[in-house]
Amino acid sequence: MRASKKKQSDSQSCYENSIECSRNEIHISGAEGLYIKAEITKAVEGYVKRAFEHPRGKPDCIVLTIEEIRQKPRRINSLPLHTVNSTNVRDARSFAKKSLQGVGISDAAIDSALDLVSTGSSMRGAALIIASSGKRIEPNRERGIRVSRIGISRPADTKLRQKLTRLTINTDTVREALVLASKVAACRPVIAELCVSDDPDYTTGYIASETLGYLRIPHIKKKKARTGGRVFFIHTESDKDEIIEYLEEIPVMVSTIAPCYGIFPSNGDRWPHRSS
Ligand code: PML
Ligand code: MG
Repeated sequence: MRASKKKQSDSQSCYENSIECSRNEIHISGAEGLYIKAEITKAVEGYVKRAFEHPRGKPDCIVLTIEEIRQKPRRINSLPLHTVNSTNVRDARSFAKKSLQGVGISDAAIDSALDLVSTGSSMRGAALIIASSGKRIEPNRERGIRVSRIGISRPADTKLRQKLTRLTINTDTVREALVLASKVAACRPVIAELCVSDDPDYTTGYIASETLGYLRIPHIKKKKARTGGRVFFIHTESDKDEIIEYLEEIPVMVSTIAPCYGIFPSNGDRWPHRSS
């Protein structure tokens, strides 16, 4: 589902007969999943409801695409989840920076990513940045990379909801972000991801990687800011087309749930790591 609204108020509504929203649009909301046929009607209802109730505003265009997937989804584990105790933007960003440096991302790449998620209108998809140089290489900057064909199996979803409920963070936003980040992290040439929500009321972001897991970072942006976005840091020698094909086309289903931990200090000794 993609929901958007036109920049001009005089533009025509496109609830009907339109397969593409206008290019002159503000992105409101996007979400997707992998479902068996019997689940589709309910899922569609949920997506439409979410599009209309989104804090970024009321959409005038909602595009729903239902596509049969013939390829068997690759099954992956979710990343282990942690939440940092950052209480302001400075601490949150300094934690993000430290952690990204810790997995080998250059300062140039980190700074360029932090700039990107803090300025201008939010990108529709994610940016691809070379980890060593900070060079941005996705083919279409306005569109970005859309991570697609991601889902979670019923048993894994039930388990994840239970674990997140115990931590009082069982929301669509957290579950879907974790599923997406798990697909991205399972792509070998991607070293890490930085995400800052573009929702004005949502100030928690995350960094994620195979080694760090999924690290939620509260207060990574100021409340009411409409900026945000995702950045994938990749190895210099990676094949860009292969990465994009995996992220956009290859169906991946989270089918095993890793531990979900509580809050840990952003400046403490306990460093969340898969092997710890
Ligand atoms: C989004 O707006 O969809 C991104 C949310 C990122 C953080 C989710 C979380 O709280 O773990
Ligand atoms: Mg959003």
